[in-house]
Amino acid sequence: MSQKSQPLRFEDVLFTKKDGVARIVIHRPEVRNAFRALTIDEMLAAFQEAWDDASIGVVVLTGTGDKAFCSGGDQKAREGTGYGKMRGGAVEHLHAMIRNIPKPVIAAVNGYAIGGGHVLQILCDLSIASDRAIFGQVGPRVGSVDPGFGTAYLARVVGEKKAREIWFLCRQYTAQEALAMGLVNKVVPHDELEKEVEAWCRELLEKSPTALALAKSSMNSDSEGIAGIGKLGFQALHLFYGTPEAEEGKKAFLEKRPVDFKKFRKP
Ligand code: S0N
Repeated sequence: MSQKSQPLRFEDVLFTKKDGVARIVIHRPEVRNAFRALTIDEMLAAFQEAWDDASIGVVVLTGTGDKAFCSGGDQKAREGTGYGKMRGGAVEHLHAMIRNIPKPVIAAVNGYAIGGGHVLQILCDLSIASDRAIFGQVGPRVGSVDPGFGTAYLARVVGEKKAREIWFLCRQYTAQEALAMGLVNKVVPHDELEKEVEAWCRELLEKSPTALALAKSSMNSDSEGIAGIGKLGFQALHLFYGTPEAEEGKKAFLEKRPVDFKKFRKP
């Protein structure tokens, strides 16, 4: 593979490699870069390619346009106990891929990072945000939850109280608020995001690749137990998706109406 930019065009993802950096761009701006089964498969393939190519030292994950990084699972594709054609465990595999690829992964958060999209940025090794980026979880509002890294690892990043606030209240946070709670490494003016990310990539590319890989593995090993908790939790989540309570969350979003969970409160 040469050092020149090589656009490997999937349908939902744009993938380029240039001067040691692989860029994986979620490309569904019409749905705020929400992911469906195909998106996850293509992201997995792109990360694998970045893993296998020894000339690549850093991976950048971002979204197309200036509105969103990623708004999580595509609610139009959510049906029954899952996301339509999504292969079992596909999202968990993507989470594992971001953690296990032995190269730093930088989230360039260019807009909304919401729900499962926010979990992706949590899992990236480093996050650089546009000053227009907005962060948040929506699970309890749309009948969903990330029972693995999105909850338990988030608590390690921002602390237990803040993680519970983020998940229980489903509020949205500005980039500056995200910086203050340690959710991102740096906030820059929107138009400078690309340049800043490029500078961080150059700095990383000067470092020993093996030392970086070992440092990443070492830090991951402390939180790896969360993967097992996640596996158990996702089995429960997929049963939950088949219930009227979870359906109400999805339907309310798609019908653009307030959600009504009152009838699901146990007396
Ligand atoms: C992102 C938000 C806040 C942006 O608001 P804004 O700018 O006002 O735009 P909208 O008008 O709301 O949206 C513009 C168009 O985009 C569509 N759209 C936006 N987000 C989605 C989405 N996630 N799915 C489908 N469509 C989306 C809108 O419908 C609109 O289209 P039109 O114009 O045609 O009406 C705001 O959009 C927002 O809140 N979005 C929804 C956020 C959300 O609910 N995300 C899903 C949360 N759940 C997950 O992510 C599940 C995670 C998951 O899949 C998973 C994770 C780990 C392990 C396993 C799983 C698993 O379940 O398998």
